[in-house]
Amino acid sequence: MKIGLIGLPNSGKTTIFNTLTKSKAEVTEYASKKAEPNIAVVNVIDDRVNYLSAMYKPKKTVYATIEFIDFVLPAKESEKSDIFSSSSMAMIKNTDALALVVRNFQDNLMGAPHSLNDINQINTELMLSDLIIAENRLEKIELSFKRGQKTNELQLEEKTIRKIHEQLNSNKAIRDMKFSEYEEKAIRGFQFLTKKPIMVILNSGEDNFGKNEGLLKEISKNYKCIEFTGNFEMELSQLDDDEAKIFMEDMGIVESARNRLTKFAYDIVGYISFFTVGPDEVRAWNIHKGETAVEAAGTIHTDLSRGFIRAECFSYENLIESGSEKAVREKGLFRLEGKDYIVQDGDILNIRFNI
Ligand SMILES: Nc1nc2c(ncn2[C@@H]2O[C@H](COP(=O)(O)OP(=O)(O)O)[C@@H](O)[C@H]2O)c(=O)[nH]1
Ligand SMILES: [Mg+2]
Repeated sequence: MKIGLIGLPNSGKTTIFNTLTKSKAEVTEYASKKAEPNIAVVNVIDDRVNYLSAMYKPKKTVYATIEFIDFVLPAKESEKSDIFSSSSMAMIKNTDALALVVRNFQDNLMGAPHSLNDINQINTELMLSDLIIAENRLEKIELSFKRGQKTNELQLEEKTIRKIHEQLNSNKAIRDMKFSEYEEKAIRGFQFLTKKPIMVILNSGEDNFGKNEGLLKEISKNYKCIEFTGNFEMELSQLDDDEAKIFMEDMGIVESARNRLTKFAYDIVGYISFFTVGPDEVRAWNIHKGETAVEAAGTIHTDLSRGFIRAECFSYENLIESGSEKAVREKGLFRLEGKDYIVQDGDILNIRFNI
């Protein structure tokens, strides 16, 4: 899963990137020297994987991962207060979700926070970017029509993009629209930004963290929202766990920023985890809620979905309750599932296939 941190300059994106990834990318000054984004991949620490690993003692344990991308603006562009450079844009389009970092602390340069305005400003930029794409595409399709290229496919695409255009013009995000399977396919390539799942990270100061109920409620009307206190949590992330815990309790932080964000991201993207187990490898995989056994097979390897026969399946919970895979079988909790079986969070799968 790829998550792009976006936001206005000095909202604390790099600070939060460092917190989440235990990195030490330079804050603020960085932007003037370098235009490439900071990128880091972190393991999703899932207790279930730890437990499975202890049980199967595999040669290798592989966690699911999240890639965080912190977009850095070149100095020139940040002066214009554009939020995206053209080089960043291609990468932003490739993310599974956007995390919008919003300043909620007093800043020497920028003064008092105005979080709601900032959110609106970014939202406008995202919409504009989508609007431009939609308009350009409509013009091109119009041209094709004039040249007599009026295929069914192109007509469907035109209809879909026109709907999107209307939505954006009435100031609404594409993610709130419903599309048929065919429409989805027609527009997939455009990677519209307001179609991506988005979360707001309210980045509060040490002094006001945990005291923003009203503001959070207001933001929650339109966005899923989570509160961090970037500077403080960045310092915590550099400590060892026991030490960090004492400071966290003081501040009223229940869990590390990374864990809080991970749970939140799974929820927003609609991801669940399934596992594969064995003496060679215990591994966590992610798919979207509602996806089938054959789609799960395809995330492991395309061969597995092509040659799919059956999925051997039992649940992590049944395994824990029963104590061993053998006991799961004896209780009749070991199942054979077909292609269309909807995979559940915590399923342990073994794909039988033949190619
Ligand atoms: N007081 C306070 N300052 C913060 C917090 N998070 C970031 N900052 C400061 O805001 C400035 C900009 O942070 P940075 O992470 O570089 O923002 P970016 O431009 O969005 O990447 C730095 O001086 C940070 O120390 C926070 O939670 N509290
Ligand atoms: Mg930065």
